[in-house]
Amino acid sequence: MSDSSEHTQGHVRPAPESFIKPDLVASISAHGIDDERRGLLKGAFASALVAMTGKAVAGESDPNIVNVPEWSKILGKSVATNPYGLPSKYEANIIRRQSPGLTQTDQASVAFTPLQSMFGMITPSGLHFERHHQGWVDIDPSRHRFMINGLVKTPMVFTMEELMRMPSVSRMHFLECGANTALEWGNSAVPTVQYTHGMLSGSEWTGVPLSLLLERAGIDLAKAKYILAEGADGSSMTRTINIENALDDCIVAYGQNGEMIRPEQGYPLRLVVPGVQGVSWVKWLRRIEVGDQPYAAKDEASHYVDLMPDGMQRQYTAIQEAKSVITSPSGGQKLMNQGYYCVTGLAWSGRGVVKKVEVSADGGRNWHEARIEGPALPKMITRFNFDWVWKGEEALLQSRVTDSTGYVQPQRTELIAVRGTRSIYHNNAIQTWRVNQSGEVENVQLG
Ligand SMILES: Nc1nc2c(c(=O)[nH]1)N[C@H]1C(S)=C(S)[C@@H](COP(=O)(O)O)O[C@H]1N2
Ligand SMILES: [Mo]
Repeated sequence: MSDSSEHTQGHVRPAPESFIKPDLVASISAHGIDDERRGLLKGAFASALVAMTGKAVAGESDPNIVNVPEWSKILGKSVATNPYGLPSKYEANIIRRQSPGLTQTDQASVAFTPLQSMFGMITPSGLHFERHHQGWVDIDPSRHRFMINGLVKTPMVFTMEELMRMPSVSRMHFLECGANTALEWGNSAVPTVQYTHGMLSGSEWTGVPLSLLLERAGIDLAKAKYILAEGADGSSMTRTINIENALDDCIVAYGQNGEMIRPEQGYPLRLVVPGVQGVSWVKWLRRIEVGDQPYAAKDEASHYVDLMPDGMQRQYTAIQEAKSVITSPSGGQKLMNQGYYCVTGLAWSGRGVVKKVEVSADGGRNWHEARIEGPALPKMITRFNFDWVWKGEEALLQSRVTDSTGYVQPQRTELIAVRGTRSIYHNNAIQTWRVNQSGEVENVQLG
């Protein structure tokens, strides 16, 4: 019975001191660039700047023939010492973290992705955030079955083997919980980007297009308006999905980043619903029913609704609107020196492609276009980078995305003007990190 709604208590709680653990505090160092005139730099200047970092050869730890470290003089470890490769032991702090006190039980809870330490656009599977309503289950794939019933000619049941013999697709998509950034509705509740935005991950998903399976079962296209997706865990997770989404780009997926989906992510089968909030990505998928009206399941009729300022609830708000966040420098980090920094972050849109990302260092007064790094794929997180020189002043770092529909990510005050502050879900406001004169970076909210 531990089907708790997301963060019902969390979003109004102030940040306890215990959030700030030393292992969360990453330091960034840079070497000084004293040319005042450089100011905020465009991409073309980046190579000139990079030439200014590092030090001239002279130090005791410089690689040279007298200074040979112990690892250069030994026989290394055997192949397959780790039959399944693991990160370096020096990376032991880069882990998923639970927000202390956020939920009453660890089974109906969240572990957040350490976005502050991620590169590029793929989240390593072991760092994909976790959100379970009733704990995760370790399903024997040989005993798992997937059924399609409802408004179809032939109700069908598939084994994993049967599904994996069918034509497959591989697509990169972000998965964001609708409650991501929920804690920011009321106040700047948590100190790091891991907790403000870490219910976000990006993966390559492999599986059978749902449209193909529905066609195979003989979907009644004249009557079908919705599907219901159901999970095999104890949470009775069921969600209504529009037939347009179901027939468009949904995937009945068994693969994640080149291997079978991890148990925490729904092994052996999960629904991928690109652009739509995480709760609809039903894990441990066991059944899809085709229907002609919304099912009003518990996780959509009373939970996952948006309480509006007039006291009405918005239901079935599925799409994750365009959003972005600077992941470094970000809350809890410290700039060790003045000078050049590569400001980096992520942008995404449930409606399409990231078209433009802008960065401000003065709380939104002046905006500068960031570089989009790598391919900008539909409904996938996109990396952006921005060259910035910090001269020791107080700065208010923000990022703002524009997506392929022309939609521009709102400032927090603009979002609240429409939505009020009583929501839990769908907070896509611009995030502000304040860099203090000491170099410390903090989560703040502007007027
Ligand atoms: N069967 C089942 N599916 C589920 C859930 C669940 O508890 N049970 N949680 C949902 C929610 S609220 C989210 S945000 C995503 C989280 O997916 P992840 O744990 O792979 O990050 O799965 C969704 N699918
Ligand atoms: Mo979620």
